[in-house]
Amino acid sequence: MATLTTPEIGTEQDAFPINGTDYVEFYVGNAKQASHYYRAAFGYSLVAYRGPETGVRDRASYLMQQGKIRLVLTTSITADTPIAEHVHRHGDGVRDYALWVDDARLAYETAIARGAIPIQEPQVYSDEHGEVVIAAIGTYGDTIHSLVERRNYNGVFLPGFKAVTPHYQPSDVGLKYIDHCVGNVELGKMNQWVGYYADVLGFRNLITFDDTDINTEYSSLMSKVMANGNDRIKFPINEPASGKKKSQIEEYLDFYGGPGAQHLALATDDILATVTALRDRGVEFLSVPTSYYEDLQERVGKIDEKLEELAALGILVDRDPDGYLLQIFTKPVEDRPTLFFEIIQRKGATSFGKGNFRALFEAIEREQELRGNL
Ligand code: TYF
Ligand code: FE
Repeated sequence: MATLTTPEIGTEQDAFPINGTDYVEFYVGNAKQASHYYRAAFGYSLVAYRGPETGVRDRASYLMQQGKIRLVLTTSITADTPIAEHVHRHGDGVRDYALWVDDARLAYETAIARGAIPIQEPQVYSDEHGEVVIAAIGTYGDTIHSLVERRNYNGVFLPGFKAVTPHYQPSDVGLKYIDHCVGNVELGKMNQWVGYYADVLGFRNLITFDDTDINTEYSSLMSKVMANGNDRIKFPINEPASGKKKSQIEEYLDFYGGPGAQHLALATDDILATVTALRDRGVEFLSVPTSYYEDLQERVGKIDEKLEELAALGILVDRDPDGYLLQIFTKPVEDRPTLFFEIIQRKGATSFGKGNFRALFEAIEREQELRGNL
């Protein structure tokens, strides 16, 4: 039996040690084609595969990698599976934000004792490269967190996956790691999920945005950013707030069929090069009016980048007491107005771009209007 370790007052002991993000698994309608898209458009490498050819009968999974980012694209290859049901309800989306831990059994027992939603008891998977232990707990909607222990494993990814070297492999675009992953939850449920991350996983509230911070003509929302003990994992949680018309968060909830992951922010250390490459490969970004750049210099002060180059690409800038950040947002990457990506470069800043909320949300609302969902 594992024992619960309660941190002593005044010590730095982590209430729930997590090394970092392990992988993010998407359930998709056609993983073969999605793997092509994430290579061609986003510069991921296809590095491993698991499916019928490797002895798995019900699904096919593609491991995509760029920098430290690992995305797993999984599809059902038969009807009436939980994967097919997930895709039917939600469209393509994030099923599992997997957390890398040293001891999955202890992590699971600790989480369950603290009120976690049980999804999967610890299970051992092994092959000639060793063994991995994986358990899983639930979070908002149909999203889960696998707890992955890989200290006794030296294979390419997980048992069952076979390394592949595809003929088609475009170069990367400079994406390095996942900076944060945002979840959208229903009206009135934000604090419940904030409490879940605090109580179960020992996360703390880094920043709160209320509806006075984020309130454009229509799109009001509230957001609390939760972070784990070593700050490698940041999960902002959004809920809609009542505005004049339908909030972007409500639009997401309607089309995703409930709560889920809204955006993954991917870090680069050269946003000009990364966004140039992504645009050249057909990735579509939200755009702000040119007036955004007129008072930018005054708002953010001196920055290393040339304003004209940022303006030409539509990159946004914000400053906080620690430095500044550059960010830009893609349009949704499915036909449903659900998941999108943020590209972010931090130059000291530890915040989330509050100074850009108005311009960003007005850009989102223009898209919402085109879709007839405002
Ligand atoms: O993660 C964030 O907080 C920023 C801003 O619907 C943001 O990227 C917040 C809500 C939203 C889109 C972007
Ligand atoms: Fe973000």
